[in-house]
Amino acid sequence: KKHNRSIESYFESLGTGAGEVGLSKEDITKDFLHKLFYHLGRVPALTTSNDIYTAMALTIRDRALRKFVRSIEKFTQQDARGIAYFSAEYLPGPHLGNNLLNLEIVDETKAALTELGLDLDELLDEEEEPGLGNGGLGRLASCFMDSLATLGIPSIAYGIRYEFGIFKQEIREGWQMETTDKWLHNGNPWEVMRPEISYVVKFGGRTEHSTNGQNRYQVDWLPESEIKGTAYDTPILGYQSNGIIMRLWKAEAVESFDFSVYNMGDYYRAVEKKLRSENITKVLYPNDENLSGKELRLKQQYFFVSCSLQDMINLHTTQGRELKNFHEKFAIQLNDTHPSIAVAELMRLFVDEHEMEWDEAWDITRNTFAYTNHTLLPEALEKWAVSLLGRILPRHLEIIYEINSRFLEELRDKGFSGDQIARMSLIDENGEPSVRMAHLATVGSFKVNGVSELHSRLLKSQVLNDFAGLWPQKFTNVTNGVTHRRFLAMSNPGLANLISEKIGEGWLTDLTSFKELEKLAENEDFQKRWREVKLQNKQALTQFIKEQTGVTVDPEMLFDVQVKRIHEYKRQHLMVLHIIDLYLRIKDGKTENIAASTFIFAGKAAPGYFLAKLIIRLITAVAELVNEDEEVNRFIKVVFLPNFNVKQAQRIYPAADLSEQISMAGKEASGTGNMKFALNGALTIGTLDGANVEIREEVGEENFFLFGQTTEEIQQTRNEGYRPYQYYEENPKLKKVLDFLSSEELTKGDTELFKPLYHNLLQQDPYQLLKDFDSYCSKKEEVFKLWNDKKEWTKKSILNVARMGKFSSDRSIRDYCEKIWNVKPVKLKE
Ligand code: B1H
Repeated sequence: KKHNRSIESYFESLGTGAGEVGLSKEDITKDFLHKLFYHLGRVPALTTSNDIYTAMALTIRDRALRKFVRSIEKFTQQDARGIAYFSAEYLPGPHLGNNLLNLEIVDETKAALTELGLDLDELLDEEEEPGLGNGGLGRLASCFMDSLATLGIPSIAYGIRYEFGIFKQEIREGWQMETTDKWLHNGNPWEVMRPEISYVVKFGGRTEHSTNGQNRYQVDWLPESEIKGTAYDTPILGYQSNGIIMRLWKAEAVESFDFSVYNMGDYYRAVEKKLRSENITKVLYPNDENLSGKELRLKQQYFFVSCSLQDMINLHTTQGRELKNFHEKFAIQLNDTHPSIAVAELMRLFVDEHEMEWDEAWDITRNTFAYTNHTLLPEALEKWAVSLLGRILPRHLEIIYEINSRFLEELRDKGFSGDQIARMSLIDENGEPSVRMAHLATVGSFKVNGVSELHSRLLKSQVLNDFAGLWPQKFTNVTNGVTHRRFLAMSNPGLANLISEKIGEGWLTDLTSFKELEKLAENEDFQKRWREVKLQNKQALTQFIKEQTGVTVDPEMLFDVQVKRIHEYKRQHLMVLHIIDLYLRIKDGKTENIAASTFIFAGKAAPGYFLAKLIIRLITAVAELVNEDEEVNRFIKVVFLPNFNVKQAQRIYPAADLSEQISMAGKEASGTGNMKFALNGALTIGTLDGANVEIREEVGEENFFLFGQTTEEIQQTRNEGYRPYQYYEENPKLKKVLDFLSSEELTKGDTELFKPLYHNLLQQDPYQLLKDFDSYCSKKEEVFKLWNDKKEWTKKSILNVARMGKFSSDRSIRDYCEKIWNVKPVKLKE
């Protein structure tokens, strides 16, 4: 379809400035009012705050889309390799503030609103964020989008448009309660629906093998059902320059679904079928690193992967390109194994639908995909039962068998042992036969990476050890990073302005320039202003805590914070054990050496994860006990903030003094909260796990509170036959703390309440809390001591920030470009 001349000339005129969506205060005011009246059709008297927010969002979206269109033109001219990021999860956070920052129109917008008697902060507060992810993995994908756009990498982010994202967490009587997340309730002004960009995805049925006229072996898939995926595009802006698109797929009934031709009985069946189709993208699985193995989840994964690959093939061929060059024009990054069925799907599209020979198709496929592993936890390694996969995706199971038989043949030729071959097979034959998705992703990719130095090393020595032996060159590391634009410039303007005043604004695109702050670390004036900013941020959080929980805290206290998903391996309960120890000491009158502290927790537990929910209950029980006790609450307070999400996180990081990164060594692949805290001037207490190792290396060991066993020591403890009970018996302090879990005082009479946790710790203690307890407590003594030395603390805080350069996601993306994708940035300069 060719659009008419006048549209084209309008587009051309955009380049010369005519008809532009302007960025001045006047332009914004004009468009905002236009949207309010003509898009939303509102009369002033009936205008709600959501209308106002929506009108502004639409005004800004126009400007974002313009960037995106410009970038596409630029990218097309360059003919560069594009990156498709495949992720089942994204956590973009609120768009409005970030887009204003990236368009550099915060002040203009604020002024425009003020003139109309409106307040920007109130508008920002109105936005409901897309909770399309569980935690770190989804947020990482969104940080990467920010950096891809800023660096000018031609790229597109593919995913699922869940109608209900991660559940909303409420706390009732101390327990987590889940309610559905209705993020689309008030509409979503940021997305553009693309009814014409849609693909059909097949499910179930059987395959038919035959030899066609040209003597070609041909497989036809006769599916049981078909579903249509429609694209919804959201522009994601980079700083000052490019924009890319996040393309999310929504499931619908196929076109052939037509109400008119049915009789009444069929009609209702047809209605049900339509509803069933739409189920696929209804809701995000909230399990985090614990898999459900549910049929619907497999369907979600396949659905979005198939739509995305069809879309890419379509893009490629409509530009007149041949499929044999597919891998030269695209690299696909698999965000963990969740989209790894893509390996089999691309083979199917090439071989069955585009009549390519197997060997050529396999060659292109293996040169297209790269796979990022995000976890070593056995319970998070995806496996699909062969029976389930064969029922939902019969053709893909055949393709996986074919890939496997060729792969195992190769191993036999190379002289691998039977044991090794069984370990490496794509099919796990122990118990119910299942497909190991990490193996499929590894065999089908040209690069495999972990997300921190330590994790990448462990990946090679543990989970994918045999593969690393076979293909050492395939394995690499890309340490995670975070976008310092969202997590510092936007969410901590006080600190950002102070820094810019001293070193200019170059850091927005080059975080390593923070090094220049080192020379100010001991400057007393600067230290004083640094502390003032932190105090203001703590006052703001204090206010928020009051609103959310009713608890009054004192911003002069040390804010000691652990926010992340609730998981045993992350050891929130280790922090609780220490708080109980403090409580008991205070009750004993031994208050010397305790720095007045507010302990802040937030995070969601998977709805079916009993112990994680009990840990939340433990935190709220301790909070209730501590906060109401006059004798105690002068020294410590405990807060659990409900419904942790990106928006809330942006309030918390700027106000933290101490960041808790206390997972058992070897379990946290990277962590990214650790980076966001340090970037905002918190000091870290942490183990040698994930990216903590590299953070400590960068900031200097004297500026990091290290405790606990190393990965190797953990392993050794386990090998020697770890008996947690022994620590309980031999350490009177620990015994007192653990026994307190079943005290009347804590449990208000329900002494059985925390028994499951108590028994878990005494009998198995799979994450070795008891072993690390003493080391953690004595490190806390050091923290308290340093807190009383304001100058030393501030100096370390400044040095932490000054040395965070490595942890910008801009650096991570540059690493991906160099080590994995082999592409160069195409910066859009206007
Ligand atoms: C991470 C997950 C994850 N690793 C399964 N793995 C999921 C696995 O819903 N699921 O099925 C969801 C998420 N998430 C996290 O990735 C790591 O634990 C962090 O350490 C890491 O920083 C983050 C980003 O790499």
